[in-house]
Amino acid sequence: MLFGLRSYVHMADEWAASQNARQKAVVDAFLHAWAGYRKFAWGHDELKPLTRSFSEWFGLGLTLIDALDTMWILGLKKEFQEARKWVSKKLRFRKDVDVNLFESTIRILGGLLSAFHLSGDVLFLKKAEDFGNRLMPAFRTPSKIPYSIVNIGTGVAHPPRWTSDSTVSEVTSIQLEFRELSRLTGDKTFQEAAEEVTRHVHGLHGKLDGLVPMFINTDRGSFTRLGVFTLGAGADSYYEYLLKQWIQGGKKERQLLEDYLEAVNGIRKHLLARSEPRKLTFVGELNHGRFSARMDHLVCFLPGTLALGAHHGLPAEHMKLAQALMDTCYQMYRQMETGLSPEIAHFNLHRTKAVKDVQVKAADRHNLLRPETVESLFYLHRLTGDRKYQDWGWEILRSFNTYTRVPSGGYSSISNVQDPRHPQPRDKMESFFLGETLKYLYLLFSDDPDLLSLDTYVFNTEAHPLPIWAPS
Ligand code: DMJ
Repeated sequence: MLFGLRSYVHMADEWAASQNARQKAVVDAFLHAWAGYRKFAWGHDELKPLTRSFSEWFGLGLTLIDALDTMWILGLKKEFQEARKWVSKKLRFRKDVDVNLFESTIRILGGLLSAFHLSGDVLFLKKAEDFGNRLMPAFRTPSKIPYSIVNIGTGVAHPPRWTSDSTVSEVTSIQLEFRELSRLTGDKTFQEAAEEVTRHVHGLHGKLDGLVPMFINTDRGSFTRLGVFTLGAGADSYYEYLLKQWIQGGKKERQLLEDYLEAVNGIRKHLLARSEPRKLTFVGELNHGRFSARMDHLVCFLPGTLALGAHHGLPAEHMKLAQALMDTCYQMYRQMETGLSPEIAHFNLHRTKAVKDVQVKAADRHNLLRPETVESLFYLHRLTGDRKYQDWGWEILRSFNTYTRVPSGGYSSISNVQDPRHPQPRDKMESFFLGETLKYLYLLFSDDPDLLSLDTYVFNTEAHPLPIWAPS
């Protein structure tokens, strides 16, 4: 999948000819989303498709950077070149702006590194190095656990106003990108800073059979707000990055593997339950010893991660659990009136007649166009060959088209997945819809195991493929 720019342009037509009907439908969705972004939000962070305007988070063209590698993979040569020109002429990081370390690492640093790998264009690597250097002040804390926020112009980093904590997932899900940046540039400081965090978290007290709390204090370096365990917001990608770093580094770093295996056992022991009436296996939460049957949509990354681990030689039960959880994540879509999952599901545990397994609270019935379920569908299809996963993804794409597509361009998150007549568009298209959701759908519909082979690439948590390091 590594082509020079010239051969890429030449090959793009052949590429389009080789796409199947479902892949073409993804390309159509991408182009519709991109048309809205290009027209109403060009160079800004996110499209607001209803008001035909934009919103800024960091003011760094977030959607454009997040979408670069998706355009490359979908064979959208003209769009890629136009975006590349913007990166070359307009993207400047010398700017007095606070960015979130985690969000900007996975989207901007990850997006640039991946664009570099796919295109071979050093412009993206130079930008990535500049950006990486500007993030480094975040690690200058008493504990070396990074602050959440860093100003990339002034170099001043700080925690959020209300706390000196960072979340565990944000400080432990930047390592794939920092390690890769060091490998490419030869500057070890990125890798060292990020790996210091991994080592530190490895030795901390407060875990439960490999499960981690959600917060960590940047002054003291200890976990805080102990006793709450979730695979959702605050902890999710900690688990994902244990496995993926181990894969990235050529499956040699034993500590990462041990922590991952222990955590999967911890999930099995403390967080799994089955719903009624369909007996769906789901991952709940533990709050000071009390189990709650609540599962964030974010947790739906887990079937894909478990399947990936099994593919790389981890126990076959991981694949079994992956398949069971995949069914559950699909049902989180299937049981909603729009065919789209809510942000948070509550599973029914009682044997009463005619009750759905998936229950939704009024505050949780929005859908932000998130990728986790289609991400896992991609892994499950790629690794089992079972076409039902493609069919499920196709249903989901159709629901996105029915309920979230905005005629003038773009897709919008919605407020109510249970009301097909009034899904209540929220006027926001998150950058991950182009960076992740559509990319994973496109890959899901491919039957070619060599299209971004899982033996060659590891995807960061924002779906940006990075190479697995060759043995040295
Ligand atoms: C993305 O930014 C990443 O996938 C992250 O790991 C979780 N949140 C969003 C998508 O839901």
